[in-house]
Amino acid sequence: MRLFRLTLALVVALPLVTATASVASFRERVPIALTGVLPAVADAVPAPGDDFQITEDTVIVGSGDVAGQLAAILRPATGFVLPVVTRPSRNAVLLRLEPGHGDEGYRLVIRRESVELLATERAGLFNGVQTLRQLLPPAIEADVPQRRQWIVPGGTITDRPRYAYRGTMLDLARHFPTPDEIRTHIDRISRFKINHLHLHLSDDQGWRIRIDAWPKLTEIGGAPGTGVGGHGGGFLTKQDYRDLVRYAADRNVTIVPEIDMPGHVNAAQTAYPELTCDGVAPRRRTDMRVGYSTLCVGEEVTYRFVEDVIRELAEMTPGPYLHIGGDETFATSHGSYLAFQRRVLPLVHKYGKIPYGWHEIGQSPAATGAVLQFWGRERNHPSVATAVAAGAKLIMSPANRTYLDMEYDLLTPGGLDWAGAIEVSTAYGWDPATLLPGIPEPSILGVEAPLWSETLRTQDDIEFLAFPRLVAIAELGWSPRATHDWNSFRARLGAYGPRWVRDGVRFHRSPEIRWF
Ligand code: NGO
Repeated sequence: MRLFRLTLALVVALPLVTATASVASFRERVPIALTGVLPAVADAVPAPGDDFQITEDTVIVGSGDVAGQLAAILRPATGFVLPVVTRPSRNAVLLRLEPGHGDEGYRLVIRRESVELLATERAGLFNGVQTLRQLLPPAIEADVPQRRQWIVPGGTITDRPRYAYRGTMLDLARHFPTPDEIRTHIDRISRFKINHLHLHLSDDQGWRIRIDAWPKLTEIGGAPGTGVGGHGGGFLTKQDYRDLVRYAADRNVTIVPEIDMPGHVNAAQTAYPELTCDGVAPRRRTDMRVGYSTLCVGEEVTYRFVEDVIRELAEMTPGPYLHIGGDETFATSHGSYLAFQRRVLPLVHKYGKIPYGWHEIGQSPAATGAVLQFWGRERNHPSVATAVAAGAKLIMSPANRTYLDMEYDLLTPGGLDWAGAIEVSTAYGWDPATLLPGIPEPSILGVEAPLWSETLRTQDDIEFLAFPRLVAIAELGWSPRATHDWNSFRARLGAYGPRWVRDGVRFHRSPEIRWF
């Protein structure tokens, strides 16, 4: 829909702009530095005076789809044709694959004659395009032609991620956004080189993904009125899910599906009472309490259910991870929890996926090949350190730093407060490598900022809580520690504001930031 509008705007406005482009004689220098990018680049060497200017004769040279994506980004605001060609040419932005830049890294060489974007993988080209976009003035985000010069500052950027996993999470169970809203969110997070989107697909209130072998999960568990407080409801069909996976992959985002178990299963049990120990359907619940439901660990039907769900999810998920929840199982005894994980963790491996779960799964000796998502606050977590020593990997989501559903301060609307208020400086002011003692850095896969949706109703609510804090987490995940600098970060963030304004993003105008 948005693409359609952009294309339409371009078609309508193009002739007008070609006529007025020559009138645009005001030489507006671009105040953007190579180091102005979010997240911070690993290395930048400016070449003052060697700037590249995008003009109506510029061409984009490249054979893959990222060249087309770049053209689609630049055409609306410039009003230029910017043809995508495969033969090298003068006055060009060239995208080229070559060895030596790592999985997601890239090099951007900007000279008066051309811009060269070099990467080893498509992902690197995609990341380089996100950087290039930010090196142009905010007006490049406009969806109708702007009368101005389009200058990219000269120099060389060499960039690669600190961590392979840079994620965020949407909780579809407590508030169900439409697939279109999820796509818009993917557009916005991928600008900051976030490369994983974790979808929390089930909880006590609702079940949000169609499972063919257990159709009542969505017929009953995903019915209207199954969001928190009886708001909203709904679910993803398998086609919806597959479409999201593809849409995300085009933007270098891997979808990570989560089914929460053995707790947080009330919605599943309202649909299938045989999943309770007494066989009696519990009442439907859309309140915000947690920890009261549990699968019946001693019954075989539980494992038929779990295996069907894991198999069907694995079949439609190309990414490596399958998240099995495992948090807050206050209604499951410790022994039952371990017995459950002993059977379920191997099931994830059986269907070719890496088991991923909230850090509680680390209590299980079967979690050695798993990924634990640390969501605690305390620094000392012996069971996490033990699991990591036995081979488990870690993704850092400390609740008092990364939980996007925490309020910014006492006065901002929406959000919870159990892990404290999280202003931008709090989200930014920590190091994933040193937060937990006794964890060697190679065991840390990366960072993730979860956005739980108990207090969310709309896309605006999502955006307000996610931005700008998510950018802080994106920078912790992408940028080398040596670039970590609050004053630099807050200046770059303030300068980014006009892009969100143009894009209609309702971000929190944090008083810690001087917004442009
Ligand atoms: C906790 C809880 C979720 C809540 C969330 C709210 C985890 C892993 N389990 O995080 O059920 O929605 O807090 O902040």
